[in-house]
This record gives sequence, structure tokens and C-alpha cells, in this order.
Amino acid sequence: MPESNFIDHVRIYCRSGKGGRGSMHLHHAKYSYNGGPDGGNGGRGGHVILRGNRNMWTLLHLRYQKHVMAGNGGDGGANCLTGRKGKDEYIEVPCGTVVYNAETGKYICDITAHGQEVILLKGGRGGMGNYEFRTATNQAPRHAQPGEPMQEMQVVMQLKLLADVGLVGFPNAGKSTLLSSVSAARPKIANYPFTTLEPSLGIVSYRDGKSFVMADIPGIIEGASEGRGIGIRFLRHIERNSLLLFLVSCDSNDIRKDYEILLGELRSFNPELCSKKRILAVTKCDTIDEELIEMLHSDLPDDLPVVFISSVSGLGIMELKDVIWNELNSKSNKLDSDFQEKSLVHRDLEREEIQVVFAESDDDMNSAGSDEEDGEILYI
Ligand SMILES: Nc1nc2c(ncn2[C@@H]2O[C@H](COP(=O)(O)OP(=O)(O)OP(=O)(O)O)[C@@H](O)[C@H]2O)c(=O)[nH]1
Ligand SMILES: [Mg+2]
Repeated sequence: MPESNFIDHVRIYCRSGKGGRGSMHLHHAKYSYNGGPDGGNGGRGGHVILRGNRNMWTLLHLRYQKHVMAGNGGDGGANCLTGRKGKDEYIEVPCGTVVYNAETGKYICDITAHGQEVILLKGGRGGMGNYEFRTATNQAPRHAQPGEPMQEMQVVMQLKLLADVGLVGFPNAGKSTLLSSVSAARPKIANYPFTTLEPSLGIVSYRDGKSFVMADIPGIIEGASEGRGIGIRFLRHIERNSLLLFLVSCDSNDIRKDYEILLGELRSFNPELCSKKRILAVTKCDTIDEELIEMLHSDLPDDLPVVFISSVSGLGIMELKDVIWNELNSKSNKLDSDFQEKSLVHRDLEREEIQVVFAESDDDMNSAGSDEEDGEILYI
């Protein structure tokens, strides 16, 4: 099998730059013998910054990048010269990337929007030169500060695709066929299990130019949570979807039982997945007649809407889109506006674990050696 281009998990060592030393210097010139202190401040070390990029879909570009190291700040100089600022390092990541500390497993941050920037590791502040320490009673201070040290961390980045609807079903249920019939996505389709080995996204257009995003993931089988099949690793890509579309083929012996097996596997991966809105689609209905469809109606799960569809003949596809759209926009599926402003994701993430402070109110960055750009940079 050729190596896949879909990379959704990378581990990188990151290090910010250390702050430059403040200078201890006393001015000395031909006609100004005791010219006083003039040691400049050290420059701040470079930050390691994460930046969301909507043109990226995987973490492939980081696959072979094992280290990201920002530049060190320059030392201060005589004549009150401030040291140069260390070069910031930007790590571009696709929207939907979650970052964890690799050693502790602690959640660090979540990049959800294009252009969103989060300082992963702050560069050390530059030390103050002796010019800053002059006072009326100490006119020639002979000390200056060293720069702050660098910070380092091993981080794990995981991509969780951002889609509205996630497809869940056994292998061969017709997930990829549905995605390719309702969107321009062209996932591989074939009549054998595990055709799909990596997730793909498609934009489904709906009435009046509206659209939503659908994610196709590899099929899961009974026991997937114990590692059977290709396991449930890919289920994290539907963690952010606000709606789950279960697909069960109409030739199944027991549609209700199949649905319950799928639900059970989801539950053992993450019980919260079961709190999402669900829809069941019975697929491949072009292969059975209307009488059989009527018969199947009698034994269906009753806690969710059920639609009979065929991606080949188009049967029930419009009805399915209507049901999806209504569920996506139903009141119970909306997050409060306060949360939506901050994030694109649909479901709560362990947000309480991160502390974010906006640059404007960040006083501790106003000390020597720091010259921050304006903008909405988040500090963690
Ligand atoms: N007759 C008919 N065949 C279908 C329909 N949908 C899918 N199929 C066939 O079912 C087979 C499996 O379809 P896929 O879309 O690859 O199934 P999948 O769920 O993506 O399977 P995996 O990727 O292996 O998990 C293919 O041979 C499709 O042609 C349908 O609506 N009608
Ligand atoms: Mg498939």
C-alpha cells in the first residue's frame, strides 16, 4: 500500500528563543569622562507561534519536521542599543488542529479559524541594561539583567476535521458513494470492505446556495474499540461534527441491531459522541422494492429520524438533505452565541483547561526588550 498523504498526528519538539542580556556599560568619551551608564536592553527571544491555515487539510508538511526552534534575542549594547529581537517561528496548521503536551498529555490549545494565532511558547524577555537602573543616588549602576531563559516542550498535534455531518457505518455500507453523489468529493468506492482508509470531506450544496460539510471516515466493525478492523482511531474526526449520519445497508439482517452495534462502538470510544444528534439512513434502497421498504419500516430504531436512500438512483437523497439541514439548524443543536464567537467547533472541548489572555491586556509583555505587534494574538 502506498504511504498515505493524510497525516493527522505529529509530534514535534518546540523551543522558544532566550532573551538577550542587558548591557553593563559606562559611557566614556574624549570630553565626557564620566558619561554615566548607557548599557542597552537585551532583545526578546523569538516565540513559537501556531497559525491556522484553511488551505491545509493535513499535517503532512510537519511529518518530517521534528524540531521548531525560534531565534535567541540579541544582547544589549553600549550607547543604549537594544539587542535585536529573536526570530519568531510560525507553525502553519490546518483548522481543526488540537495541540497537547506530549509528556503530560495536557490539552494546550485548539486552532479552529483561518489566521488564528496562538503563542505556543513565549520567547524569554530581554534583560534590562544598566541604563535602566540609574537613580539619583546610584548614578553609575554596575549591574545589568541577564535575559530570561527559553522554553521548550514536546507537543503532539492532532487533526480533528471540522465538518457538520459525520458518516458512521460498517464497511461497504455506501458511505463514500453517498459523499460522492452529494458533493464534488471523489473518495474511492469499491465493493469490498475497508475501501476507505483515510477520512475525506465534501461540501454538500443545499437549496438556495446553502451548504454544509460532510466527512466520510473508514468503516467501523463490531469490536473496533478493541482494535478490530482498522480500529476506532478515525472516530476522532467526527468528534467535532454536530450531527452523525448512521448508514446501514438495506440488505442487513437486522437494521436496528446494526445501528445499536455502531452506537456501542462510538460509546466505547467517547461516550460524549452519543449525545450528538443522529440520523439513520438505510442505503442501497434501489435494490429492493417498495413493499420491502414498507416491511422494513416496522422494525426500526425509534429514537432518531430514519430515511431510506439510494445514492445510485437518487431515491430519498433530497429528503435526507432536508432532514440533515433541519437537524443542523434546530435550536437544540445551536451553541450559545458567546461560545460561537470564539470558535467554529460544534461541541465543547475541554476549554476550561486553557487560559487565554489577549495581547492588549498583557502587561507583563510591556517590559524591556519586548516590542509586540498589534493584533489578536492569544497567549497561553
Ligand atoms: N445498488 C447500490 N449500490 C451501492 C449504493 N451505494 C453504494 N453501493 C455499492 O456498495 C459498495 C460499497 O460502497 P462504498 O461507498 O465504497 O462503501 P463504504 O461504506 O464507503 O465502504 P468502506 O469505505 O469500505 O467503509 C460499492 O460497490 C458501491 O457501488 C446504492 O445506493 N445502490
Ligand atoms: Mg468508503
